[in-house]
Amino acid sequence: MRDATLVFLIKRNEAQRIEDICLAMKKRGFGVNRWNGVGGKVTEGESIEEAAKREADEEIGVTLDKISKVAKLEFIFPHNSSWDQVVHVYFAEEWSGEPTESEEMRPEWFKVGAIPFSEMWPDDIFWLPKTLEGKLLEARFKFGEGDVVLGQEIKII
Ligand code: 8DG
Repeated sequence: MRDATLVFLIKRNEAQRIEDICLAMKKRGFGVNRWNGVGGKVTEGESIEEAAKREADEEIGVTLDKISKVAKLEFIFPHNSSWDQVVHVYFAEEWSGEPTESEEMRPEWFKVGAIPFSEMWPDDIFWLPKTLEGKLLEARFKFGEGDVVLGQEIKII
């Protein structure tokens, strides 16, 4: 299955809990008009981490330092299997540059208690809060037409 990346910039408070998350509004293409992390397809000849860092630079103009993997998500679209992909999700806590709008995405910081799940992919509410609590996940989501979640399996690893 095709590999794609997804990176969320995060900030922790003094107690080391994640307090802020950077989401970006997708302005075109797959997932348009939804808030999401930054990312995209892994292209030939690059590692998954290289792809994650490249997309962060292209989409919001930040250079990521260390990134930490928090989830591996499989998305299955039985009505259009060309959309099936494995999404490798990372948190980034160190970067240079300020998140800046590009032709593809418009970034904005949100408090973790105010994440706009109703304007995100409908599966995100099932797994993103767990990763923000520090859990590492492997999950599988099956989508129907109209991006309805038909089935899900979430494994904490
Ligand atoms: P490109 O940058 O590679 O040219 O293409 P794109 O238009 O950005 O589309 P893509 O490569 O298919 O990237 C889709 C992005 O959306 C990628 O970061 C992975 C992410 N993504 C899914 N499904 C879901 C989902 O259900 N929830 C969330 N939060 N992100 C998802 O593909």
